[in-house]
Amino acid sequence: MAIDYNERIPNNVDLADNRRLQRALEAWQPGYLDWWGEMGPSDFSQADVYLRTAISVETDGWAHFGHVKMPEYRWGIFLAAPEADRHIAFGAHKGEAVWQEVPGEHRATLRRLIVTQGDTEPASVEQQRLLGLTCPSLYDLRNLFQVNIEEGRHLWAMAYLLHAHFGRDGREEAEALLERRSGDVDKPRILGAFNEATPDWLSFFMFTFFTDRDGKYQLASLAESAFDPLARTCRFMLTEEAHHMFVGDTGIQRVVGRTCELMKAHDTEDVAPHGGINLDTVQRYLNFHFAVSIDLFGGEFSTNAANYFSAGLKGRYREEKIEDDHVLATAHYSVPKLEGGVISESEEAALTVINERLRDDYIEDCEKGIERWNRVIRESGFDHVLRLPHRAFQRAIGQYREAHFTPEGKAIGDAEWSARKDEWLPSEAERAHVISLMQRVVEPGKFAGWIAPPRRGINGQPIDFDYVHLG
Ligand code: BYC
Ligand code: FE
Ligand code: FE
Repeated sequence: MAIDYNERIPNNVDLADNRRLQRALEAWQPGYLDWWGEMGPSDFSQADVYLRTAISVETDGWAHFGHVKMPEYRWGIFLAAPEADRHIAFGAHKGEAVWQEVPGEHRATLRRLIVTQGDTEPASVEQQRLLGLTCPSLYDLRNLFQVNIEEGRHLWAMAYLLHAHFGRDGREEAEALLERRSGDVDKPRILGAFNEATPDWLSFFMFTFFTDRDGKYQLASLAESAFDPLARTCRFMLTEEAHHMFVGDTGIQRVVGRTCELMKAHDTEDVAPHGGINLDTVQRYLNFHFAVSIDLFGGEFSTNAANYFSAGLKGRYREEKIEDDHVLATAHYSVPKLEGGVISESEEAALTVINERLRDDYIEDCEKGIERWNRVIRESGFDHVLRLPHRAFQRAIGQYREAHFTPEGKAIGDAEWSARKDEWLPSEAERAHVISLMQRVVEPGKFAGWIAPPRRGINGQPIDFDYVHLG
């Protein structure tokens, strides 16, 4: 289905046929634009940015590329095409037809899941608000804005579901999504990672690699939902998500690549005096962002997650590819369990450890990215290896949160933690060094000294393309 761009809110949900809903969303739109003006990318409202805009939900040719001013971007509402005769794939309602409306008994829970998902989207835009001022290139500036714009669209996606399916409290929740602020003490965003600062581009790349990847796994679980409009919404969001993770993955690859060049040129591992980012620093940022991001999967043992699954609200990653009964009344799953300060594998009721299973899938995916970064190091002739820390390291949610663990997963006391934490997490001084490198570079084809150019440009354009006209 093609999307009608003459409408105020581009959509493929026949909004024009539902005047009440259309009016409600048109009433939400000015608040959204005010939020974007206040909390969206600072200083770039007049810049023409080479952005992709969704124009259909077909797998090929869903995006149009062209220069546009961000406040004029056409944020729209797109659901993946309905799957004919779709049935619930898991839980107590397995085999029944999926729901087009929210069942009364699941209303509060579904609303909460949608609000939690929706809350992360504007939060990340807020966290990244100032990064444009210190961009390492026009290419990177454009990628930052692409990510921001699409997170804005993801907020639209959740606001649509709230308006369309949750009546008055849905409208109130959609308003509240525009009122909370990342890091605000009085009205913070809901989940921990979305109240952390993203003060520099190394953090941004780590965030898009690790935290947007949580998005991939959470969206994939919600894409299995028995509530079909949510499933279809998340399916289309996943199409966009791939680029966000690409930005982080290749961003860190390029940082590591440049660091290795400097290591060779100056015959030292300490490239900080030469304007680079040491591999040890990359490791500490990685440790921080991994820990904060795996907290987003919730507790290891979670009755919430068991209930979401049994009710059919949230499935496992690629639920339909898993070979089991998809009900899990008697199934087991092995997870690390902390008992008496010792972590050991334990067979648990599969239903209660749904969150941990998803975290396993996520960690496996992260490992592949780290391996790509390590390949860059190896091919440069160095034997340094970047590693994911143990999942117990520096956690704020779940069974590990009360104690301290090394990146290898060894339990340690407070004294050792305080004495050694700067080995494992970026210190204030290290963060200050990284921030000091963040000098703005905006000549087409030029890149800051701490990062290598990408291999290719966006959408077949050359690397020195004028991705952003600063106007
Ligand atoms: N921070 O039973 P548990 C993305 C709370 S990212 C603060 O283990 P559950 C994106 C929890 O609410 C994807 N609180 O939790 C990325 C519960 O509270 P109550 C976002 C937390 O429900 C980059 C209590 O602790 N999407 O899209 O199984 C850029 C017990 O926890 C946290 C979603 O998250 C935390 N980290 O799991 C832009 C999907 N973790 O009931 C976008 C929707 C737990 O005691 N959300 N708590 O008051 C969910 O599925 C679930 O809410 C969670 C939590 C998986 C997050
Ligand atoms: Fe998103
Ligand atoms: Fe994203």
